[in-house]
Amino acid sequence: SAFEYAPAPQSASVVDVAPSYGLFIDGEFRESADGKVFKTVSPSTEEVLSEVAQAGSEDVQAAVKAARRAFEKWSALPGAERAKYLFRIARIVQERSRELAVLETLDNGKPIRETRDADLPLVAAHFFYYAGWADKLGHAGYGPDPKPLGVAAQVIPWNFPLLMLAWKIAPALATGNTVVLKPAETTPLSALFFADICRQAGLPRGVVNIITGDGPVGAELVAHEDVNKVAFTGSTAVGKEIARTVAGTRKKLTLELGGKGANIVFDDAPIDQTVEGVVNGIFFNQGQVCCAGSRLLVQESVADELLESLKRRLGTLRVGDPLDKNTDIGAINSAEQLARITALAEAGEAEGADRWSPACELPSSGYWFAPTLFTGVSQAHRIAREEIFGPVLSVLTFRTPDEAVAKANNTPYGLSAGIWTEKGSRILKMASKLRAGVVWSNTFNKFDPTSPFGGYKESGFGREGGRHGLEAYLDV
Ligand code: TXE
Repeated sequence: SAFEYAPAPQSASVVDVAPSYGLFIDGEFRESADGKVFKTVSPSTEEVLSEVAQAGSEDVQAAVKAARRAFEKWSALPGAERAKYLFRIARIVQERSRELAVLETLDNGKPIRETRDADLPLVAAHFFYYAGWADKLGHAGYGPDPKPLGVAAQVIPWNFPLLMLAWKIAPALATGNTVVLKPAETTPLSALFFADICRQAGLPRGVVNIITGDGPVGAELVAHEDVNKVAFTGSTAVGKEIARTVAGTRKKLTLELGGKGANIVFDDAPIDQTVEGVVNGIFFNQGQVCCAGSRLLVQESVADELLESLKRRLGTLRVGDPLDKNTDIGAINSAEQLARITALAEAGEAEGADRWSPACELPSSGYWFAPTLFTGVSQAHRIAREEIFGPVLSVLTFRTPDEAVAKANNTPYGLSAGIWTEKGSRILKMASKLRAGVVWSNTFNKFDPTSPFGGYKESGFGREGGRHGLEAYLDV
């Protein structure tokens, strides 16, 4: 089927990273107007991978202008024609998935097993899925002829660089919008390779523009007066700043921000399967996941048994070279992120929680953090309240389902939750009481382009994915 993962034929050098990359504006790669560049490094070795153009004001202007110019023709194309481009992009992503997986692992530090088996197949799946909507928008439930918004400014984070790009660009193009996207400054490369894919697919000039650079460039982009839609994924602090910028304009806004997800384990849950789910919930992508199950709420009667199994399992996790196919835990994305994780873990100890990590040797260069478990955690501790965004699990206990719900909801965030129990009625009751945009049961971190994803409370608003994801890019 079209969704099948189809690895490209093996080549000697899986990915050729050039010494420098330009901005992608109006269908061409170019230097920034003032010639500024920044370096992107491999988090697992600290080696410089490439020099990338640092966009400035003039470049933001040029990119938005190119997107505006392209909008007229792109939005006037029949949906079936736009679909052809999206299908083509999806197929090229599949054909080049091995190259892109290695590239993403180099620039982000996450294990190749994850980029190969999760990120890349999901990227292709998003383009296939939204390609399918492009000629059916009149049947999406938003009236017979919903209209695109115009130019979309999209700012994305570093934890799933190419996947967050796909979540943003696929629905925007399917609905007839044009795009200026800014990837995070620590992971610019896969977005630039994606720009190359747009060229390969023959996408008309200006429909997709990629500008690389730091936070201030993102701020300028979202503030640009000729932008009609802003989509942001990142920290809650920056999300609020963007909301203030957009307030008082007619721009539409969606925000996908932080989280403090609870994984709730009842005493009837099968232990082995649950341990796997808990491990996946917090150690997938080194815990740098907005919907991570970073709080484990375990029923008191099984807490000891579960923790014992969990510790045994953590002892088997392989930490190290992310390009090694056997690696479970790769590098933390940046020195800054490592410092944040370290500081919060230290706060956990200072506030009296018990810290535990399996014996594991960390590489001498690069940014590394051992899988970490905190027990004796109270709801008032910072590690129970703040997003750590690292491989750190805070364990709390509960006695009754109501107590579990109360503790799970006791956070300013509301992005994800997990329930582990064999009782179906309990799952349904709990799910309706949990204030979280996604509730998984007997699984965790399952993603699918057909399902809407997004948060309650300080986790943001608006939905990405599924039919709901179209609404964010349409005047309905
Ligand atoms: O995020 P930022 P950072 C959380 C996580 C992490 C913390 C900080 O807790 O520890 O945020 O990470 C761009 N106007 N999440 O500092 O700064 C920036 O260039 C416009 C959760 O990396 O929010 C990058 O492209 N744009 C999250 C993007 O915003 C601005 C994923 C994200 O960076 C900007 C990432 C500004 N003023 C971090 N300032 C999730 N929801 O998954 C920065 N940017």
